[in-house]
Amino acid sequence: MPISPPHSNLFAALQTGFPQDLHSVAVETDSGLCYSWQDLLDGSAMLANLLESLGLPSGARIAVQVEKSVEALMLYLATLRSGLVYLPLNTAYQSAEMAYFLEDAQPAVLVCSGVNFGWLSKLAFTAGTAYVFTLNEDRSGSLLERAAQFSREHRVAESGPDDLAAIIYTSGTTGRSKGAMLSHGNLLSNAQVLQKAWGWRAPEQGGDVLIHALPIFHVHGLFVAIHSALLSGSKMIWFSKFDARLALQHFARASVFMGVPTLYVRLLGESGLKREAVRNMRLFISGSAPLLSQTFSDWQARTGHTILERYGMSETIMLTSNPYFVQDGERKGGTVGPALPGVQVRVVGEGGEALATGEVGDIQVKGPGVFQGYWNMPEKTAEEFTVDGFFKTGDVGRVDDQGYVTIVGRSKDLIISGGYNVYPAEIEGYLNALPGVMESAVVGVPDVDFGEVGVAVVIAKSGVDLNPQAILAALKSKIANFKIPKRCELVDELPRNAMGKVQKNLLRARFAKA
Ligand code: MCA
Ligand code: AMP
Repeated sequence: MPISPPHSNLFAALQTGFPQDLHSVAVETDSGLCYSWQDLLDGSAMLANLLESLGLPSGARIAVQVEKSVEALMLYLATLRSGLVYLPLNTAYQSAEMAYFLEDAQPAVLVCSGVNFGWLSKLAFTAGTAYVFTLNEDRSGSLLERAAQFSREHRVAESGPDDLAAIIYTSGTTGRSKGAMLSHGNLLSNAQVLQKAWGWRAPEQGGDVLIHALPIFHVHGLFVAIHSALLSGSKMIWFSKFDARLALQHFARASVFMGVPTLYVRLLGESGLKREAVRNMRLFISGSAPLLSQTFSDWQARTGHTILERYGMSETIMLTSNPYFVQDGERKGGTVGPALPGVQVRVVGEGGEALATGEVGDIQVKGPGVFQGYWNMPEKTAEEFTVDGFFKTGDVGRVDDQGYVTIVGRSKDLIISGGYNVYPAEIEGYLNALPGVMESAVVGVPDVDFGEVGVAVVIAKSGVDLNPQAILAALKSKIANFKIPKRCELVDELPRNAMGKVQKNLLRARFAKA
């Protein structure tokens, strides 16, 4: 869908959805604070003026590793309205990971939590970052102190549809994270498609209320959830961290919920989850990881609602979605629905040949949400596209005769744990570097809560007596907590095929139930 000025800037376009009454509540937090739409405009304007006062070159990156807060949302909006590039980073990342992102992305500004200022500012200044600000959950820190001196008047930058709005790092099968570059046009076209597809109600139609319980440093919580709410002028009830009991208490006042499957599993564990508790809800959306058909049917039985499952990637934003409106078809459990308007999905065989309906192969996609490439990795980018411009998702699936996509696996060696992606190659790199470790393989095994969790399978160097718990503890200081395998198993050898490749399917089968 072509997007023409003056709304090529994503912020300007989102703002067109704000309600007429700018003093109504835009965000209500779990700590009882209420922010109006005017507050979002004022706060983001002041922060944008601060960013612009730094005299940064166009395309400068604003790296952000802070706890979830409405001020962090304002900072995201400020970056958009200044035409700068937002680079959100998971709060779980540790020093080795942060050093890599800062070196690779070369951000001009880093905003971090006060408690991390010491070590992070050192890393940032070494990487060439010029400014480091702090922003804490309680709204203290140098960022807001500085922004308070700036005006609430701000002119939104003129951005073209192809101008970069954000870089989202995704781990890679080689162990090196890649920054997916997303433009204003990528993000806006997807937001507009989802607004229609999921029937977001404008304020004058009664409006929607979204329970926002996801982190805001990944695509699901930052783009899918926030853009939908802002573009439709919908209020958000905002949880700094997901808590099933608390979320359940708020369903009576809300209409839309988005979650990764783990959130649905945890909600099903609440005895209070009954039809009465969700009587005002109109839509439950799931994505980021496979939703078990058991969860899908348990949810139907307990609440009378059919979860709408959709599929996307950091590199593409949302690609497919089960229908919201009855006239568009049924929501089929186990599928991620048909391609969204403007998106082409095809399934190909090993030689790249298109496969017939129902046949299983590699999923390739094309569409307005597909990214501009990996930051500083033109060759890697080229490898991931076919000659006719389709992006290779690394997911394996099939399409039925009604166009519904089912994901049956992945050709990429990836574990999705509680909605977070963990690349075994990265973890194996850290394991192999530990003293006494000769070799390792990390595999995903089923888990009731997280869907899938990692198991580290390790071979010790000759004569070394390794302790599995000590191995996991050694990883803890190095990498994000969610990447740490939940178990470590010592073995004498790894099963290999004739080509010498580790047969991870055999390891998965062996350690699935231990
Ligand atoms: C926390 N831990 C985890 C995870 N989260 N381990 C594996 N996988 C995880 N996802 C660790 C903790 O650090 C802790 O370790 C231990 O597991 C138990 O943590 P717990 O208290 O149960 O976790 P929590 O803090 O309640 O978090 C669970 C969570 C969270 C709420 C499910 O992981 C979460 O918010 N996930 C959503 C991720 C998401 O937004 N993904 C979207 C990506 P220890 O005991 O050692 O301290 S965007 C995307 O995928 C695409 C584009 C898409 O389609 O949306
Ligand atoms: P990310 O790198 O965080 O953008 O994760 C993208 C990956 O998440 C996709 O390539 C899929 O493997 C997976 N994914 C997202 N949504 C779903 C879903 N509904 N079902 C299964 N896998 C999904």
